[in-house]
Amino acid sequence: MGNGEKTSLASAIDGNRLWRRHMELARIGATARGGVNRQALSPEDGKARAMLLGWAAARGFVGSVDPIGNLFIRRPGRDAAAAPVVTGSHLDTQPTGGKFDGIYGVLAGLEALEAMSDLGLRTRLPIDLVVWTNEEGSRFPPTTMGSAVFAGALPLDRTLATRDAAGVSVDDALAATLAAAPVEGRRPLGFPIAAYIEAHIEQGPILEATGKMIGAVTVIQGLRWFSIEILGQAAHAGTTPRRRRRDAFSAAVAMVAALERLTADETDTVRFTVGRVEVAPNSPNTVPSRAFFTVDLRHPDAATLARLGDQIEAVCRANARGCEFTVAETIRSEPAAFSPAIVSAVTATARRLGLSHMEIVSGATHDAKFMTGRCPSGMIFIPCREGVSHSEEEDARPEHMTAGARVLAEVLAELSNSAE
Ligand code: HGY
Ligand code: MN
Ligand code: MN
Repeated sequence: MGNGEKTSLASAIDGNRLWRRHMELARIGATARGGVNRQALSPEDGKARAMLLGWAAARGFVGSVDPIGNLFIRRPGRDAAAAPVVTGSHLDTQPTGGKFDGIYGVLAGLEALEAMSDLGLRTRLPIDLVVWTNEEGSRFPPTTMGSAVFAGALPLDRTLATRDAAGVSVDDALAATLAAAPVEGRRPLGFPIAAYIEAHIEQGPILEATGKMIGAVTVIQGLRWFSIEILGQAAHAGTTPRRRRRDAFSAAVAMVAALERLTADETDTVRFTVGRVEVAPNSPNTVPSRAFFTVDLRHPDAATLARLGDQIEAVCRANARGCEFTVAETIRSEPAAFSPAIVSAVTATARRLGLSHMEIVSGATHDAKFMTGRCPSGMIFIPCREGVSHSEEEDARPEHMTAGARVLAEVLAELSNSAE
């Protein structure tokens, strides 16, 4: 196994290299308050992909993309024609995002591949490091766009035609991104994968609160996204009596209040968020003619997610206040259970490395959910400070990041050397 001083793959993980690369990537899209704004398929996203490809090229790892721009960076195995083991996450961030959400899974994956090369390890199966396109779904809804198209959960053509608030299409933004970070190889959507493992910060408080360093993720809770558009009638704020108004924003407020009541839950398990609101013409003395808002609904139980989501249209209808409206569901993913074999591999590896660990359910959604139906798949969590994420205050500790990369490297080696 390669040079003498490092006898195990875990000990070949270079925590300083891992941390340094996070700080270098964080400069691309850095915000004044210490966060990162690197939205999907933006010039910053292209620069981050180019930086990653530069690090990979130095190791002889070659990149390919699929039709939605998912980036796959290959570390060859002895069996070149075999389906690869895949690890990775995303490089795009929220508008006021942090340095670690997604990025940790990509850089921990790269670090694991570098450690294998440092030791001269030849795995039986090839390993692909993946950067999923547009996991956040902020600039171009919905979330987990790239992995959804890869898995056939979203149609490619309609997705490429999706436009951002400025009218730029995914197709055009993707072309600019690929020009900024060119790769030779092409991959088809949905190619066979032998196994999938993704490292990520928890984005919640459980690991830190229980003093555990490693989370073996068992389930990702279910998620449904809706877009609600309401069309009323513009009118003069001073002369139009309420009884003659078709006030789109007043209807939106009533709808959201009613949806809050629908999703109220004393166990505080339901996650209901209205994160985007638009009003037009957005003038103080004109009754709004158009309103728009999004709903992000999540729950670990499929039946509850179905029951609540299926009532949204009726609740909007009951509060439309004379306006026209449409409710569109933009993505739906059922609660996704990971493979018990992968969960056990994560816990056994953490135990072997002497790392505190626990099984955990993911409140955040991840691209990994679309792998569960395709191959043995799982996730490794590490703590983040106070569970804060989707925030410029997002923070993680170098020792946790190194520990998670050690577990990832060992699990990757196990999966890529597994017998036929
Ligand atoms: O929304 C999510 O759960 C993910 O962090 N983008
Ligand atoms: Mn993420
Ligand atoms: Mn996120």
